[in-house]
Amino acid sequence: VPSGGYRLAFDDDAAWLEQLRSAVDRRLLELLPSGAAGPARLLEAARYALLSPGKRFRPLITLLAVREFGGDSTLALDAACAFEMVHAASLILDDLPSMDDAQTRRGRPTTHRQFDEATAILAAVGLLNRAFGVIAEDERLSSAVKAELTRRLSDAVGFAGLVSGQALDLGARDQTRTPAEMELLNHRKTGVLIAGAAEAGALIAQAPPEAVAAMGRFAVHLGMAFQIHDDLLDVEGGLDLGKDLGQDEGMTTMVSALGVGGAEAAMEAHLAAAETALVDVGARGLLARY
Ligand code: GRG
Repeated sequence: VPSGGYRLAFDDDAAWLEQLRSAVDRRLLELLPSGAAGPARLLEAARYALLSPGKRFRPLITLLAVREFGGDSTLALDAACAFEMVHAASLILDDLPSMDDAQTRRGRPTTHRQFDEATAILAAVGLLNRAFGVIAEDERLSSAVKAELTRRLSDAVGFAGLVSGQALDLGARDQTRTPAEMELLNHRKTGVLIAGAAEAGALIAQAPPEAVAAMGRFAVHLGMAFQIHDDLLDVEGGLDLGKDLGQDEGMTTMVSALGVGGAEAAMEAHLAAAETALVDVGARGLLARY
C-alpha cells in the first residue's frame, strides 16, 4: 500500500514471490479434475476463472504465514489453493448479470460472457465444492487441522462471510451507506476470507491459538486497508480505462462515505492495527514501515 507509509516486507523479494505465485498456479491446475472427470466446457470455464491473471493474494498470505511461524510452506500449498478456489468462485458469482453484471474481470471477459451464464454458475459451484474436497483429501495434514481449516473456510463463505457481504452489497444500492455499514460490508466481502487464509497458514505451522488469532486480525486489517486503498485509487485515477467494468458506479465507497481525508485516515488506522497484530505475535516480518 504505497501511500500508507507501509509495505509488505516480502515485496522486497519480487523474484521469490513470483516463484511462489507460479507454484500456486501449477498446483491449482493439478488440483482441478482432468478432462475425463466432467464435461470439457465446464472444466474449461473453471480453469478460465481460476487461472486468469490475479494476484493470488489469499494463497500467498497462507504460505507467508506458514513461513512466519517456521513451518514448511509446501505442507500448506493445497490449503492455500482451496482459499483461491473459493475466491475464484466468488468472483464468478459476483460478476453475474443478477449481481454486478460485470463485463470484464482481470482484464478479460467475465466467465459468463466467455462461456454462458449456466456454465459460469456451475463452474463456481464446482470450484467452491472442490475447495472443501482439496482440504479433505490432504493426507499431509492432521484430521484436527483439516477440521479447523474446514470450519474457517465455511465461516468465510457463509452467513457471516462472503454470501452475507454480497447480500448487504446488493441491498439498497441506491441509498447512501454509513461508514459503519461500509466497514461491515467490506469486512464480510473481503476481510473474512483473507483472515481465514492467514489463519490457515498459522494453523498449519502449528502456531499457538493466540498467534492464529493475531494472524487473522493482521489479515482482516490488511484486507480492509487494501479495499480502502482501491477506493482511493479509483478516485485519484479518475477515469481508469484499465478498470473492470460493472455496475458499481454511484455506489457508496469508503471514500464517498468519509471523504478522501477520512478514507486515508481509516486506511492508516487499519494499517496500524495490522501492525499491532503482528507485534502482538512477534511476527513483524510481514509488514514493514518505510
Ligand atoms: C458462494 C463463494 C461464494 C460466494 C457468494 C458472490 C459472493 C457470494 C461474494 C462476492 C464477494 C466478492 C466478489 C468480494 C470482492 C472481494 C475482492 C476484494 C476482490 C478482489 O480481490 P483481489 O484484488 O483480486 O485479490 P484478484 O483478481 O487479484 O484475485
